[in-house]
Amino acid sequence: MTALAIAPGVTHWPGYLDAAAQAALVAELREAARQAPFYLPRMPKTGRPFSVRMTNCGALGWVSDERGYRYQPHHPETGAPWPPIPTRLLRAWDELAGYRHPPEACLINFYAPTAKMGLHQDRDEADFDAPVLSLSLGDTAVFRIGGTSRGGKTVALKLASGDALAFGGEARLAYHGIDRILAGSSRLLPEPGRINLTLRRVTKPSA
Ligand code: MD3
Ligand code: FE
Repeated sequence: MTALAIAPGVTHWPGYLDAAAQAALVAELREAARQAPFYLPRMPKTGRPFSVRMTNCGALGWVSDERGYRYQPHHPETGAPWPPIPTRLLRAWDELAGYRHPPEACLINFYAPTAKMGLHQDRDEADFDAPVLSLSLGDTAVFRIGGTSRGGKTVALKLASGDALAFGGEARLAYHGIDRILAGSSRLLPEPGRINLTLRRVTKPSA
């Protein structure tokens, strides 16, 4: 397996999941989305909708609405607990994250071809010692990553279906976002677009 060192703390594994594993994972995510439907998150205060639709699996899920960003154990619309994290994602964490404790949250982002995500930091977790592990499915995305201050230099990286990307150490608080989706670049999904999964620790492990 080829691991590319993109920047300190950033590792890219192109094609980490083969075509069969990607298809199996899509089927598992379809089942998860049946239990926890994708919903349209909104920006804190303004209530402006995101262009990305989201759901989660795991003990905790990341949600955003007028009241703020937070992790919670229930779906914001159905009130049901999030479905479990598929085993093959737990295996990816064990293989790639280099962190002893299992992930508590898996955010599932769906990007229609026109969706994007502005530059931001992920800092709603209590444990920044743990890395964030991302897996991409479907159409390729142009991902952008900078340093830990807004307005610094950034670099772009294409994330294709099956790619894994880990952010740890000094990259854990790096600004990052999705510039655009290259619609039609993959035939994995039945519709154009991209799914991104992020596996995270939320709480500090107790010893
Ligand atoms: C770098 N998602 O959900 S994944 C997010 O493709 C998010 O959906 C993007 O940013 C997506 O918060 C990017 C790659 C990623 C995820 C978490 C990071 C990069 C990161 C946390 C710290 C630094
Ligand atoms: Fe992020």
